[in-house]
Amino acid sequence: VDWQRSGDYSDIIYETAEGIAKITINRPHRHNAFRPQTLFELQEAFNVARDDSDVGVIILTGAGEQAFCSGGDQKIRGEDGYLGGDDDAAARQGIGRLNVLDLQVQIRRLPKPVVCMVAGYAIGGGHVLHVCCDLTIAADNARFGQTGPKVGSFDGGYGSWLLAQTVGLKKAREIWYLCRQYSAEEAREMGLVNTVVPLERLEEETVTWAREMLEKSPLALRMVKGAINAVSDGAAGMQQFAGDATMLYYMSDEAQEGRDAFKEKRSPEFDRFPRRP
Ligand code: 1HA
Repeated sequence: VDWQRSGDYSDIIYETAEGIAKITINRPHRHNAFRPQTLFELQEAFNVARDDSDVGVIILTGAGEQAFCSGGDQKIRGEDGYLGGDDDAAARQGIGRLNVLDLQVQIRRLPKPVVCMVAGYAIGGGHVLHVCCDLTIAADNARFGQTGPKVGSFDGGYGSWLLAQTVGLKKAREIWYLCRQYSAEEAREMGLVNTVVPLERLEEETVTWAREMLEKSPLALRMVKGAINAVSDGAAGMQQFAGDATMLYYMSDEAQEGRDAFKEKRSPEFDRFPRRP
């Protein structure tokens, strides 16, 4: 794949090719642990991918073969969250952030499939990110797990109940209470990942899945993602799904008649539209 790099980022890499955007967390010296700056950049990159109408599928991954992401960078964890980088006013005042939560919501609400491509560790907050992605393709060296109760943290949001929805309640409790690590094969058996491939074939396989999705109707994929998430996102999920219904309605002659009548200062002629059974 002929990836074309763009954007000016320090902690991530943004690339596109063939309708696919690839977003790579690039802090391999910390097993791709994230700091606030990393998350600001990820949010920016996901926005770019969302707005780019040539992009149909997004891959989220980590640099190198050792780790997808090891969660929050514990070395810059302050008293109330994570600190850094240099141009973050809150960090300069010693105020921490938990802004990975914003990224989780963004991935869930993004109306295009997001595929997590995992080599090595998906641990802690990095594990939660993979749980939030639509699909996960794992290399055979991948290791999955939560560490919160070991390092003084927990994710009671998507990290808990979306995980429980994915692997079942008993398994989700085991993952959080014992903080064990699970192999790629164990993860596949519990429905936590979609497939496992040899490390050297990881990107090839992920791109194959992306290409298959790119052949499908973008609107159908958008609606299915929204529908699946609506059930677990409650009112926020319904709000997004309702927004998609509005978008489709705007695209109809019936809705456009309402707009046109207003602009032309006349009564709308809705009689020409059927009252469907
Ligand atoms: O729970 C949340 C949140 C909840 C709610 C709202 C927001 C949240 C935001 C974040 C999080 C969290 O992510 S909490 C969980 C944080 N992460 C961890 O507890 C994982 C810590 N890392 C490890 O347990 C291990 O490094 C490892 C199992 C992933 C790999 O072990 P291994 O192969 O023995 O490598 P190791 O030598 O430990 O790591 C390589 C280098 O990467 C080390 O650098 P060195 O100290 O030798 O210079 C190591 O310190 C560094 N590193 C790895 N993970 C992290 C890290 N440095 C900072 N933070 C890390 N997370």
